[in-house]
Parts: sequence; C-alpha cells; structure tokens
Amino acid sequence: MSDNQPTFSAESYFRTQPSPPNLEHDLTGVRNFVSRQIAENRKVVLVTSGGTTVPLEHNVVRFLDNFSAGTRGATSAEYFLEHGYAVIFMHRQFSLQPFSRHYSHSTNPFLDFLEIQSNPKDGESPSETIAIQPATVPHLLPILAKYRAVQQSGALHTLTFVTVNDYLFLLRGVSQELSRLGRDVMYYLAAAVSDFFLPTQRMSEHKIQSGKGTLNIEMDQVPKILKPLVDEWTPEGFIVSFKLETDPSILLSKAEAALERYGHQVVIGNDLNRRKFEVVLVARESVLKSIDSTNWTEIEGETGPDKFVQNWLRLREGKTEIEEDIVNELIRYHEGWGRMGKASRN
Ligand code: 9Z3
Repeated sequence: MSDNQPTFSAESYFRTQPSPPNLEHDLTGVRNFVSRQIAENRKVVLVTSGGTTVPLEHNVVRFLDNFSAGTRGATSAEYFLEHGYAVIFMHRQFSLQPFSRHYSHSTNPFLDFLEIQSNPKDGESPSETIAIQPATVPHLLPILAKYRAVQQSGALHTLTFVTVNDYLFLLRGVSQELSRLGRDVMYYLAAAVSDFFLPTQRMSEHKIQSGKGTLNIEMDQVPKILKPLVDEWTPEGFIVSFKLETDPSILLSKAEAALERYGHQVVIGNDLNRRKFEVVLVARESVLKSIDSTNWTEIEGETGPDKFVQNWLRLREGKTEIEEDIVNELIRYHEGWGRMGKASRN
C-alpha cells in the first residue's frame, strides 16, 4: 500500500462502505431465530463458510475470489446440529450447504440417482414416474431423515453473502444479535475471507477496459474484524477462527500469533493440502481449566502465566470426516467456557 492511502479501521470501514441492501431484513430473521432458540433453551453456533469475493467494478464483471468449497463449514454444521446446537449457517451463495452437500452437482449429481419408471396403462396413473435407484436408498435415507428432522425443529437458519463487504456487515450485525446469548454462543469462522478489498469510492463504474495494456489495481487491507468482534460485539461469545496456510512450517506460529493478537478462545490451523485429515487447535491454557485437557500439550518455547497449548487432530481410521472430531472437541471446550462464566459470577 502506498503511504497516502489510509488504512481502514473497522470503524472507518463501516462508516465509509455501503451496507448491503438486504441487511436489515437478514438481521430481523436472525433476531427472531435467536428468540426462538432462547425459548427452546438451545445453544447457538454461527458457522461461516465459503470464500468472499472482491468486485473490481460496480457493474461487476470481474472479481477476486478466495479459495473455499464450503466443505468444512457445511460438514461441521451437520455435526453441531447432531449435538443439539442451533446453527446459523452464513455461507457464500452457491457454496456447499449442510445435507445437500452430499449430493452436490459436481461430486454426486442427483439426476444420476433417479430412474424413469413406466406405469401400466390404467387410465389414471401418469404413464411415467420418477423413482430413486434402490441402491441409493441406504446412503440417502439417513441424510434425508436428519434433514427433515432439522427442518421440523427449526434449528437451522441460513444466510448468504457474496462479497467481503456483505460478509463484514453481516458478521457485525449477526454477532450483535447473538450477544444476547452470553456464553451460550459459539462462533465457528471457517469462511475464507479476503485480506484485501477495493473501497467503493475507487471502484470503476463500468467494466474495466483492456485497451490500456497492463492492469494495476491497488487494494486496501480489510480491517482486522476479529478485534472488535472479541472486544465489543460479542464479549462473552466463544470464538473459534481458522488459519489457513500453504507452508506447514509456519502454521503453528501463525495460529499462535492470531490468538495473541485478537485474544479470542481457539484458532484452528490448517494446511491447504492436509486440511481434510489434519488440523491443529491452539488455545490459551487458562481457557482449558475446567475440561479434561489430556490431549493438549504445551507449545515449545512458551513461557508466561497464560501459555498457549496445542491439540493436533488427525482423521481416525475408518472415519471420513475430521469435522466430527473438531466439533466434539470444541463442544467440550464450549461447555467449559460456560462453567467458567458461571463460576466467575458466583
Ligand atoms: C479455513 O481455513 C477453512 O478450513 C478452509 C476450508 C477454507 C481451508 P473448504 O471450504 O476449506 O472445506 O474447501 N478457513 C479460514 C480461512 C481464512 O481466511 N483465514 C484467515 C487467515 O488464514 C483468518 S480469518 O488469515
């Protein structure tokens, strides 16, 4: 960034960038959802999932994107629901979603599981109907049953974002609504969020023309939103962020640095190429006080009264989704967080 460009603080970002048109409508939906979950005595988790875009033009033709299929978020949301949590699933439009992810258009196109059946000509039934292939039933039935149960219970609420701007405004608004839950809310920030953006004031109105040769775009840094999230918007929430790296040798130190910088509860480090079978959870030792923390080990070289500790989770033999273990571990940890809150009030 050049010297004459101001760095956006969270405050100046929200003051100068436009809020998404459907924000108030989305937040009303969240408010009502939260009220219902309080009445039902459920804990709530906000799962963010998928990548954000940074449009280069107001009439957007081109944009910068962040890598994420949404698998981590969609899979984890299912496990949270299974454990009785209500889930706000805030995801990139068209990225994977809980339950339907099992039949995504690319991995398991649902048309491949259907077959056309001819009916006997009886004058009443249509001549052809559609049936599911019998071999598909054992796989689909439990997914469908869980999906229907979740729909009936009203424990899943979905929100969508596309741009990093949508994401930031939504995260602020949703977290302010969720702060009503005190320690009964968890944040599971798995979305891949751009570090850079183009302020609306500098964005070209129309499609950038190619006649001028090379394209130089100067982007500003996205404000570090975890700081106000932790300090102001949801001070009692249990906050889990993800750190994505492609160089495994810096993963742990970057995860520690994030925890140090923002002061939240857990950072989950994952390497791009190993993320489906290995992650590391990093936390402050003091936050583990009220749970069984035998899986956790000190990080070498750590000193001081509040050391950071690590817990490597690896996909177990016979399992297919590491999210099952991540969610189990976090829920235990969230319970401890609730107990600590109660203890400090007594
Ligand atoms: C993650 O690290 C997620 O685990 C993945 C999941 C995006 C790798 P998929 O959706 O992948 O299953 O394909 N999310 C956070 C990425 C991120 O943007 N983190 C920021 C950073 O690393 C901090 S919030 O600096």
